[in-house]
Amino acid sequence: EQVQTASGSGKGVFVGTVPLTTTQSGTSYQLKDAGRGGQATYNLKNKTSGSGTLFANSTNVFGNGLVSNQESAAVDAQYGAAATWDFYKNTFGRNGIKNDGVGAVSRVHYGTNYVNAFWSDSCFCMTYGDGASNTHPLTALDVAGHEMSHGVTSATAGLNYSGESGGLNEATSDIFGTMVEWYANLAADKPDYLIGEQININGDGKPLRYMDQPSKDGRSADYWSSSVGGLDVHYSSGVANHFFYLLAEGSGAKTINGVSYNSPTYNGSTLAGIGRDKAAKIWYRALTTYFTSTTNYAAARTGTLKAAADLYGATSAEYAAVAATWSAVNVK
Ligand code: ASN
Ligand code: ZN
Ligand code: CA
Repeated sequence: EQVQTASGSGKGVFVGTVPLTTTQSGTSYQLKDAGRGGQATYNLKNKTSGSGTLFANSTNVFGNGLVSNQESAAVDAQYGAAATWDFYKNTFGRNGIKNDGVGAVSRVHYGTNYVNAFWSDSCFCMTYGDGASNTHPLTALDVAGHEMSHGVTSATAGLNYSGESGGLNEATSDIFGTMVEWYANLAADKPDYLIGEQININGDGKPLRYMDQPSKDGRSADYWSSSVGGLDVHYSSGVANHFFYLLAEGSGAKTINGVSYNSPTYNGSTLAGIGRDKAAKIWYRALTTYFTSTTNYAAARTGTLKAAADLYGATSAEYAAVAATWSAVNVK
């Protein structure tokens, strides 16, 4: 039977109603996107292994926004993979996670009451649990962008997932997960500098992490100190998340898309910010050109300064901003 690309749509739990590029095979429409390296989404049906079943139906309309419909979380996942693909392609010219044109697989409905999501290099796949009571899927867009960016880090700098390099690895995922959210700019998920604000992972309605002032989560570091490398990587990431927010938006108080931020500096300096697009370009060039498996915060300062010099010149305002911003998070 004939197999061809089709234009479908869906309603996710978090992304709202979105277009989806699907694959028509006879009378069946599959959540498989040939234009983006064959990225596809599979149903694990509460199992914790195997590749699952490719989502397919006869209507080419997937999900209804309710978690009770198994397709809804799949729409989030498939859309998140597409948005992440498009972000890297259109922002940096990166053709997939490994820059080889191959799309990532997504798997949803992993296990039972599983409150996490993870990227795996070995299956080149993205996996999402259904959260507490199996009714709070982890399929938000910034989570998708975060997890798939672990694949990009693994394929480039290879930052070791412990100590300061581990914090930089985690921050890279928060930075690009956030940039994916800004890239998609969904009405149902207004972009912000918060991580996991939609998934209510702690049951208190609060985000998982805050880039403007990471210590708001009660654990993350706002500033570098010699003890930062001893923290869990999801807390030592705070220094780089804070750096990125300050570089993009500047210090002090501001409201963006209805969210209030207030970003402090270690040395009392006032920063203006160079905008998130320039900040992201600098981070990406540093990640893919200068960072290695053992890069620590001091080396991240050096690497991002080299990246800024490459992109904007060593006498540029952007270069000066990178230096001043690292100093503002106590990285000298
Ligand atoms: N969600 C976690 C993370 O991306 C899962 C993990 O593999 N550590 O950091
Ligand atoms: Zn992570
Ligand atoms: Ca967010």
